[in-house]
Amino acid sequence: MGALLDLTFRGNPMAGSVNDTGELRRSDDIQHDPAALHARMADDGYLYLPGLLDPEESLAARLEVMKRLARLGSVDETLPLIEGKYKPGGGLSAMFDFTLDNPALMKVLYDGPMIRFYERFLGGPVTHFDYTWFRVKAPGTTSPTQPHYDVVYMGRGTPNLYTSWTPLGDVPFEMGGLIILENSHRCERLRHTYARTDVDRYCENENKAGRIVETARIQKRDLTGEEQSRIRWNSTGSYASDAIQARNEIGGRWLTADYKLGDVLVFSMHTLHASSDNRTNRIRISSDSRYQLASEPQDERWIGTRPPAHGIRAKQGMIC
Ligand SMILES: O=C(O)CCC(=O)C(=O)O
Repeated sequence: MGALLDLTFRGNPMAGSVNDTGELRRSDDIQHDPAALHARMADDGYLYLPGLLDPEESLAARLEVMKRLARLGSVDETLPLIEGKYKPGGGLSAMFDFTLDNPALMKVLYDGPMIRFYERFLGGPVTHFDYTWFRVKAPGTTSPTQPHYDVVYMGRGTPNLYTSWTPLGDVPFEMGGLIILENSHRCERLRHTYARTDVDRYCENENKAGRIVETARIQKRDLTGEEQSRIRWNSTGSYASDAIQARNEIGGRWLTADYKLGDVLVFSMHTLHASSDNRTNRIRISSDSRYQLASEPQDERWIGTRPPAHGIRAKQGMIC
């Protein structure tokens, strides 16, 4: 309990008392019972599945990422790489790079126990986004993940879409793993406002935005930083920049776990989540991947060998 009370977000304490933070409810005991899983998802907005994945396969994926980080000079090579002790001064690279040509990671995320779980849960053949998000969190208090719903980044396909957050190593409380805001999936105000936004929409009729985007499209290039700053985007994606402020507004506790390699945390598109600070001397690595029934429509931003992601091909104008 002590460690839970010590969580911080950008250096500020997240818990003044035991009522502010808590532990995720485990669902490994009901993982073979689809009806119970759906009832739990409706109740909690998430399913915490300790030990779902194969430990050897997860370890192989961790080692592959640590080797890549070592090549970038970010891991202390005087210790076994698998420990992931941070070496300051190295590069951390773009997160997508860690997923490319990485069969060990693909096996963990898109084969075996993960896929079998989703087939049971969703009740049919499943598919996943081709794009895989990868997070490398160095020690420090500058870049915890800001609170957000995933739907604002990937809401153009089926609403029956789920995220797996997969720690690729043990992530104790003080390493800043994923945190979920209790009951945030039931917050009607958020569902009717923030949840209806889409980070890649812009106001066509403002600041010559339509012309800027059209020019970039014709020239088949992405928007420059200067162009981006001249456009009013419909949303920046995060609900708030500060997890403590978000909780004060919405209520509920921030929930998390003493995550172990092989665990998976599944959550809905309308579950507010963030991360706390990494206050260890090791690098936190994790991925987040998305799953749905193969028969349902997919958000085109995340499909294909070179997915549009948030680039020019994903932008949609609207009259504001
Ligand atoms: O790992 C993190 O810090 C953030 C992950 C995330 O935002 C997600 O799983 O959607």
